[in-house]
Amino acid sequence: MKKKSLAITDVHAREILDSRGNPTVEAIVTVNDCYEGRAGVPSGASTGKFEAVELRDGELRYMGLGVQKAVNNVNTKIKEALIGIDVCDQKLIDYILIDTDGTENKGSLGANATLSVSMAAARAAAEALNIPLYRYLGGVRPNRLPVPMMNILNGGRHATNTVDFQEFMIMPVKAVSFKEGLRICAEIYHNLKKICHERGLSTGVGDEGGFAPDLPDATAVLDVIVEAVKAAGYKPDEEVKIAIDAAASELYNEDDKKYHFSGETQLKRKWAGVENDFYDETDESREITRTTEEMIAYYEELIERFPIVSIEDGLAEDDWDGWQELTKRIGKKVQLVGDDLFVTNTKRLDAGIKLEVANAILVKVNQIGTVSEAIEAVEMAQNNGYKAVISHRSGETEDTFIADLAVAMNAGQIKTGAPCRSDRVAKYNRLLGIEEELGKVSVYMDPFHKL
Ligand code: 2PG
Ligand code: MG
Repeated sequence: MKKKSLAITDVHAREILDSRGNPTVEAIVTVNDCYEGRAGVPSGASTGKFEAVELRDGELRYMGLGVQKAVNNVNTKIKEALIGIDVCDQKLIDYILIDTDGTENKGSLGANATLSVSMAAARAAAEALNIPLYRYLGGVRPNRLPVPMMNILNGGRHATNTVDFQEFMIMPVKAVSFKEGLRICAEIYHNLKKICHERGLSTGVGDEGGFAPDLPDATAVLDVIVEAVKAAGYKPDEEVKIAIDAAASELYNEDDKKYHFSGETQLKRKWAGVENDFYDETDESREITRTTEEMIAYYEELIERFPIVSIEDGLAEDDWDGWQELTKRIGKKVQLVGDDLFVTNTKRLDAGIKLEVANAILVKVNQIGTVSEAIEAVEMAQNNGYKAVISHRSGETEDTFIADLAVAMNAGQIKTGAPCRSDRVAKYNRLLGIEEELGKVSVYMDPFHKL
């Protein structure tokens, strides 16, 4: 039988807005002049320094954040290179994108330009073949719904509160299905809101939809989360586990090689009535910092006290020795996820595997800039006994690509924010649809049953 021709006949991009009101790239790939695939690119706030380049215009409009150059690259160079290519040849499409860019870090076309087209092409292919995106990306394998790693309390770069660690997440590991897991999370989220409100704490939300109250430190946050889990009628540890993204690269200071807890310091000083900007050697005014060793000891203490099952970016992206020690000390007890450390890059992941650093990778498609490279990172992780957590960015669009990707890769875990803000909820709602579609063959299970 002659192979049906599914040639790319048009590629078009435009500048749209993301969930923070910043510009991002949307691309549309057309096949045989009739099938269309569309995709919107996310954007991070706590970006790792080894991520692929997000091309920004640096001009007056949108305070420098415009993406007209990236859009233009799609509408000229990328379009030219892809017209006539079979849309089902994702690896070839991505190879052409990498080759047309010609740099190590997508610095010429911009990873926002390449990713928009890479994702839109996959969507167009699925559309032309009339199959769901997860089936197109995963073939006959997909059947596993991811456990949400749901961020219900925001700090760090995602909010203006005093919480220094970036994300505090709940994981409904014992639910019978994704649908039930999502319900459990939403109920805990509402109970957390109630508790914050009753205590006079802010119930305003951060970039990923989690609440962003001023709390003194991680212990205080974890206490309130455990309380919310119980108030919702669930058993912490047994039914609901906790995950943290410390985003420690953001706390790290190259000069003194220490982690600086500015929020914790600020609140301690406020409570002690110490004047702003007045520092001496008294305990009340001293800045709170932690060395690598103190950070590791801090995590040991936290996992002892709380049902924490996963810690992401516990140490900075360059602190390989620290990461090795961290992995030695607690890597058998908890999942240690490399985000800024690995940046969805197989070269960095390979180095990490060889050094026995971390035991999981966070996968963010825009950190690397093509779908194929993100899939390769997941495969490398899975082939080496590392887990892969599919993730959103703090700046998102209504695009639900990562929901399908998580199922396609049977990744088992997804990080996509709170049950609040449509950019986050869209991914959860897509997963509800996928679970229903998979029906009897769908599987939902505790990713840590062996830990
Ligand atoms: C992270 C992400 C997503 P950002 O650090 O894991 O939660 O944040 O997109 O700001 O890098
Ligand atoms: Mg992170």
